Amino acid sequence: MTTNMALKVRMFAVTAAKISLVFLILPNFSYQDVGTIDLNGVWLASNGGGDINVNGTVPGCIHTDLMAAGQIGDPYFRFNDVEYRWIAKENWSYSRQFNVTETLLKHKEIVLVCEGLDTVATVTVNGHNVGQSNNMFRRYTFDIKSVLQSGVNTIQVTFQSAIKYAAEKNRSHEEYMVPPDCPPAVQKGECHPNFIRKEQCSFSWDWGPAFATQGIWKNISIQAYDSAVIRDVFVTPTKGDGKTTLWLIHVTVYMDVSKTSKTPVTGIVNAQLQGFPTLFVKNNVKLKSPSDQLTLTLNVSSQFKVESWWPAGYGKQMMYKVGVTFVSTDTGEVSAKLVKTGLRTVELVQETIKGSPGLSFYFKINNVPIFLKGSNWIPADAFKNRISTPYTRNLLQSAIDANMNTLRVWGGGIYEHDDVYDIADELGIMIWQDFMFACAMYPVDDDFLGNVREEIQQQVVRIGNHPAVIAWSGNNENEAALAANWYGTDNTTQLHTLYREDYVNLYVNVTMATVWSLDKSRPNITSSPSNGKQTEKENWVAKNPYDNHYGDVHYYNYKDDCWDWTKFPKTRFASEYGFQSWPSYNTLKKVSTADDWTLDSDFNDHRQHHQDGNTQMLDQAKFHFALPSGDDPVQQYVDNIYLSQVVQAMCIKTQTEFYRRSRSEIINGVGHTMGALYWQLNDIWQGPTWSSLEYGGRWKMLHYYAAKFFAPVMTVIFEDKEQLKVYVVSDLTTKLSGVTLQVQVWTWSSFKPLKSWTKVFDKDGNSANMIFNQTTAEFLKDAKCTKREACFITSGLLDSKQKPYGPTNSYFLSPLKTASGLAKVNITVGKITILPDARKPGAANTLQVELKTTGPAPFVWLDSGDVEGRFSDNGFLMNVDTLIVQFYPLQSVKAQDLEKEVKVQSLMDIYRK
Ligand code: BMA
Repeated sequence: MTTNMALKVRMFAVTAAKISLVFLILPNFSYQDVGTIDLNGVWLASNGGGDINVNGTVPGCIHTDLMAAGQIGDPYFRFNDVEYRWIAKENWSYSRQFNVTETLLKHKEIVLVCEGLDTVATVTVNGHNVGQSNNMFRRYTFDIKSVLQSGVNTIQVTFQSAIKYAAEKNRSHEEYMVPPDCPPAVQKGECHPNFIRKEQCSFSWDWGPAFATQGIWKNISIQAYDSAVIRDVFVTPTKGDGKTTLWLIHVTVYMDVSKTSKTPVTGIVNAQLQGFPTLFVKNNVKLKSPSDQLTLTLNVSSQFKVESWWPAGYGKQMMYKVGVTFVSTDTGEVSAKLVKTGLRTVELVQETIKGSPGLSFYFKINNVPIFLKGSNWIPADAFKNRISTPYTRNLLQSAIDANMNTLRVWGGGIYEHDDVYDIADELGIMIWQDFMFACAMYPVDDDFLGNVREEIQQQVVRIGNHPAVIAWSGNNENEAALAANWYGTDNTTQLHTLYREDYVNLYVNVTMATVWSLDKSRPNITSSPSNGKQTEKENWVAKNPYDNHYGDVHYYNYKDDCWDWTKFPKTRFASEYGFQSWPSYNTLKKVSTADDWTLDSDFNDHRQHHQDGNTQMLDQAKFHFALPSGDDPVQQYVDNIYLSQVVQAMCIKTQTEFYRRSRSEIINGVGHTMGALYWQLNDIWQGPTWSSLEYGGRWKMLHYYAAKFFAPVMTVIFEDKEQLKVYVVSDLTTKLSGVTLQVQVWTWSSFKPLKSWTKVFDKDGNSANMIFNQTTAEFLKDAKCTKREACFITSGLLDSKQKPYGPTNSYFLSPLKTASGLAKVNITVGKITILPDARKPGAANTLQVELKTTGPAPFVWLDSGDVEGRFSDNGFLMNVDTLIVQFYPLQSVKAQDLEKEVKVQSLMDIYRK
């Protein structure tokens, strides 16, 4: 054996051993067999003047650093969002020292990897400028080899105020204005977020504060290598021919290659589906450019027993791991990454529908048409480092517990943390992913476009690995803004042409083109709302992007009575609709003082960021309810909170039920609704907003209602002129057989129904059908209901063994302010016991609460006070004298502790005099 050969054999043996070792010790996500220095941890954060110096946590941000150092209080407390505005106007810098060894310095390449800098920053190492950033959504990799020294080194990241940078960028954009200039005054926000690639809502939104914070918000590290490292792995499975090949798993490996090497870097790249030792591809490769990419395909033939990934409610959320290694031939250096993937197909069906002009707009997953049920996700905190994994999990578990299967990650926030997508994969929550552009025009110069191109490329590769992500969407409402001239873009033909061109450039030529070049496995929509294919036909800005015959629709109407379903647009897909409510007193009191707890307090005004929002909530309430009465102003405030939640729950219930029952029919040319995502799931802080989950995760009444109006099988009662109708909606893929629909008439003064109507029926899955249709007047007459005001109706299903199946629904025949016989009742909490064996995901233990009422009561509300957790049902109509509900606390709780905190009330209790 020649020395050369011996060397090769030895290297091969080392390499093989390394590969198997890599996968043995591989932690869940990634492993780099190269020198790394983790720079996360404690830095020094200083302001521009140098008079404030505090510990700076990385990853983190300046606001939470100042708070931890005791320099400021809770930024969410009372008016602090405005008080602390100076923080975002300063230029902060973060610095620290770190040690470098001689061994590390010997590597040919040494880079600083900044996973996320927020936002405009200059980075120096040992006083040398090594790079700049101006996009919080990008990872930056800076070459620092030449400036490092053995022993102690210093790194400094100097940020520029995002607010000042945006203002400056706007000022220097002299050719034409890029609107809007500033948010409405009620938002108490900052101007020109569209000039900076930063979380748009960090300059304020109509549900959130302006905290344009600064900091190193993601991991930062140093990486040293000699030949090449795997920077990213992008995995997209597509369906095979179904006979010999089940799936083709396309693996793109993005490599950073040593620039110092004069000849191409050679090596072996290997991709493997974990758990299937014989399912791998191995190639000899030559890497030429400093950022080269390799494509490999894993052919999953029918001999491999793989399972598909399904959305919640349709099957298992099976996940696989693809391991990729690169081994350099010259140095034996190994770089490896492990990426999770799920096998599923997604299709956005836009085809003609009989009896309806336009096109359908619905998703098929693994060839099954699915009605998308859910809501819109916004950033969970203004300070991202405060969002823990358990917190994220609780929000997403709450979505699942409310029978949602989809969330839209809205375009004014951030490309979410990996946690969100990981947990969505695991729970089966489909994600409609917006790109981060919202409610604005954008400055489309070459720098901006280049910056965006890089951002899109990185985010598609990161987020696109998740089977949960089923669609890319270019922006929030910018097509609509242009079409309807929200920002004065239509004042002259010349201007209008210009803005349209900019729009197409940004979202079609850059965003969409970048996405298509990377990912052909999912649908790509230019805007939400849009008319889908029709938008494209109209050169990307449709005359009316809200057309009910195409695409998705956003719809807000605070003027009309929300119990009147005829006011709602019968869209193909409702991707936003909503009504506000106040969060619970319990949540609000954490950031306020006793002076604030009245409707007319400055605080109550201050936290409302939507023009006339508080009045709109009360006006909507007045359609059906008398406003709370009483002498104690704080109690009155608390009662108004409760009422606002009742109103919000009823509004969204009515609208969502309308969408769900419209899935199988075309009436007057519209229908086939296949999606209902209300606005909005979660909150960024404690204030009146459209959310169903409060900041902290507490469920508003709406969230309990969502669990019912999104149930897989449910009934809907409504009146269509003189007719009373009940639809049965089923999202099941199987047929319902031998099921009974029960429709009952009740009075407000008895626990016994006046009449029970039943019908046994069979029904196909994935459809909505009318099972009951009678003239209201006749049905009530039959029931001996003397007048509408005295009665209400319930509907529900019984299975073939006559057991209740799915939720019970109810329908009020009059506004409750005019209901006759509706009286104050006495509702009491009886025994509370611990259920030892009952466990719910996310709950520490389960308690059982017994309730008793002296008469029928609408909107029965249980409040667990300071005990965090949720009930199995809440906000319900109680028309039995005794009822049992479960309580699922976040932290384990004793029966006595819950007993002390729990309160119960119903609608009539808010009328105190
Ligand atoms: C929609 C959203 C958000 C906004 C919400 C409520 O248009 O896209 O911009 O917060 O309405 O107004």
